[in-house]
Amino acid sequence: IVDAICFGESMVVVAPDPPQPLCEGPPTRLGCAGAESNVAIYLAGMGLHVAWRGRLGTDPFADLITGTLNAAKVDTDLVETDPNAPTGVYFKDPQPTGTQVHYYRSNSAASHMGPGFMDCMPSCRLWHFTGITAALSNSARALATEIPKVSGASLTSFDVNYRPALWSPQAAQAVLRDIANRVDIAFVGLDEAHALWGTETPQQVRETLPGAGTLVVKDAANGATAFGPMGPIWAAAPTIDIVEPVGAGDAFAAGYLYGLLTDAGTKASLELGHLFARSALSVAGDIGPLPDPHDIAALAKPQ
Ligand code: KDG
Repeated sequence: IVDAICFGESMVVVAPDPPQPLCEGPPTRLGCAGAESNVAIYLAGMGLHVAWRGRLGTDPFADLITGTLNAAKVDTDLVETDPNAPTGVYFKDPQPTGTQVHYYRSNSAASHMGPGFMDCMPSCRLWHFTGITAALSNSARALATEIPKVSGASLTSFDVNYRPALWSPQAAQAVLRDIANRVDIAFVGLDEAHALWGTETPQQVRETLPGAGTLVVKDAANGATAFGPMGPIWAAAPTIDIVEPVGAGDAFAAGYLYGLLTDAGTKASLELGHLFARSALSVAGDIGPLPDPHDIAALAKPQ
């Protein structure tokens, strides 16, 4: 049985290396990006059987993505290719005020995902997807919206991942709230919840999303709260120097889900989330190295 299927859009990222504003024409490096495939890479690195499902073009970018995922031991057998649409691309633009992103993904192969895309999947313990899928196109939004209904016996994990460059809060607020209210595990940052729903506190976010089986509200450098059957559980975040924040949310979700899939308990799962996020925050790329195995083992021991 497959442990997790992560699905959504993966893209090629073009990132200045060393980090410098794009307008200066710096040397760049290409990499594989995508919130859901990032989660898959971490979980596969932990030895779980993880598949990534998405749609790619038939271009060299698609080969770069599948090559990267296969090298990370992520199963790509479920990937669909489309000869008539390109693989998406995004550029990172490091600015003194923070990293900006520029997407070239409209009409990408992944934007043609639609209802039925997750039919006939192998049996699997957990499906993980994000709100980015709901922002890609009308058909992808219909797919994201149907997931809680079609997931069968698989647990559903959903990271709200509001991307302001793709849609406005007005367009996103009801769609993302509706999905998050019907999944088993939902992740959301306090800042994005504020942008979407005007909430100020983790408790107010829970009042907005009472239907999520477990709701994890992340309050950046302070910590994260899981609202679930056991009541609210809080875990403080470690203090660290942030090199670049992109990808930290994916790392957090991966750490938490690793804890869930290994029966670590809610508090330890939150701490695993922080541990993985720390790793992503301490590198310029979207994905950090796996945390120290001793630190993981101290938290992931079954209860
Ligand atoms: O979470 C990191 C992502 O932002 C990045 O990998 C690209 O999936 C991506 C997106 O849509 O922003």
